[in-house]
Amino acid sequence: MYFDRINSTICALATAKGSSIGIIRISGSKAFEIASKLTHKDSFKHKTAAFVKIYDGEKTIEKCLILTFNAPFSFTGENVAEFHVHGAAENAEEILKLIVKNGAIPALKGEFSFRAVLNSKMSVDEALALNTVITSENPYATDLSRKAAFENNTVDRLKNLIPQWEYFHTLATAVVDFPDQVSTDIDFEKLKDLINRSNLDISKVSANSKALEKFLGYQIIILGKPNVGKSSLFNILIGQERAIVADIPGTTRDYISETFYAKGFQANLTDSAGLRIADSEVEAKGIEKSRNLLEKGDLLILLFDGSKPLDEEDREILRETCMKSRLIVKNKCDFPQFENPELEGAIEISCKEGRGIDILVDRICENIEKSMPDKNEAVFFSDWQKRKAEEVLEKLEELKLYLGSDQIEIILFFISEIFNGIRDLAGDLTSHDVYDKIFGGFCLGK
Ligand SMILES: Nc1nc2c(ncn2[C@@H]2O[C@H](COP(=O)(O)OP(=O)(O)OP(=O)(O)O)[C@@H](O)[C@H]2O)c(=O)[nH]1
Ligand SMILES: [Mg+2]
Repeated sequence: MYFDRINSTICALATAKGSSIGIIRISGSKAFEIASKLTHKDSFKHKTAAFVKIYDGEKTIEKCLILTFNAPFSFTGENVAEFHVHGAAENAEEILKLIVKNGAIPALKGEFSFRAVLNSKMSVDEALALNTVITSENPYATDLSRKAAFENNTVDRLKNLIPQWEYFHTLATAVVDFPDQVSTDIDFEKLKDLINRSNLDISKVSANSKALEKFLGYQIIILGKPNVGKSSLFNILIGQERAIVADIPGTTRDYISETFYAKGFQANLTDSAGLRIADSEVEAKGIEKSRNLLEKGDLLILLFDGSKPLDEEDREILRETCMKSRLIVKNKCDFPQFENPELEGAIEISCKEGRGIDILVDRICENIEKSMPDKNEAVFFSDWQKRKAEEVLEKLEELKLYLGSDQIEIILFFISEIFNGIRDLAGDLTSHDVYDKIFGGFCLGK
């Protein structure tokens, strides 16, 4: 899809609807010609902004800035003209239509990045990381993707594997194609080492990518019996009166979630219906949902009323969650406290007086921090790469089963699949189809 269009000049609005300035990008051999037609200006200076008028025929439709870059010194490596127009709404859309009328075609998602890769302005993994820089809403993921996009150290580990797989691929192909003429046998010991090393390297990147995914979707669930103060704590932690608080046990019937922010971390925080034997069918459904949440939570905040003795329901909650990451918290410490040996060492808070909340927040952040991926290890930023990595790992295992056998054609098949898979993962894409899959997941205008 992208390859069929490489000779066309593409254009797109690069800023979101609602922005006060709309940036329209044009890239390709006709970029300056189109810009001249629109502005009635003969020439443009490289890397220099100019104040221009845009004409539709003789009618002035815009006064704006144009910024131009000569090939190959632009983002895409082609001639690029950028109009900075008023807004990213109707005005920008009309100018975009005018650009199309004058010879450009609307860009596909990620097509500017695709051309940048094709013209060796950046690698595929840099382009993927850059897309995450653009879309990430999490400070940590932004930092990680910046590093990958601007310091170019993401998949070096995988790139280093390519020459050895290429060697085995060439050798196995020769053995299959010219069985009588090839004297060298495949060194299965050496191949086994390569399989093991590839497995280790890909697994490391895969595990770090999963850790990042988990970190970005970190789930904290507040659980406890009715009336212990779950919704009060939830409201304090998110900094707004979102959940209803009342002195009636069973007030929260369904769970609610909001984003929790603290010390540069963020997580999804959920207030749940109190766990107990339900009085009604509606409450029973809420309680069932709370139990399901318990499984999904990366961190559970188990809340107890510190002024009351523990009962069987409290003990049941403690038992049920003993294998999970959890913080045991005693609320209502403004009341005289009951000595519950099972709650020894619990964090003591009072939602009413705001006591102990800072300590609890510190402990929550410590837990989120523990789940952080390794900043010095590569990550796969696209789902396509993550799936591909799993496929290659499976093929490595399958190839192992044939080592030492005389089934050379099957061995060649797996070597070839693994070789291409690792090249794709390392950004040395092996087919046009792969380009389409990768860049199709990008933003429009990038
Ligand atoms: N004294 C005191 N009362 C509190 C404290 N925290 C919450 N409460 C009160 O306890 C009652 C129950 O609070 P909620 O936050 O609604 O409790 P909950 O656990 O969400 O209750 P359900 O939704 O019924 O499961 C309300 O009257 C709160 O004002 C506290 O630290 N001290
Ligand atoms: Mg509640």
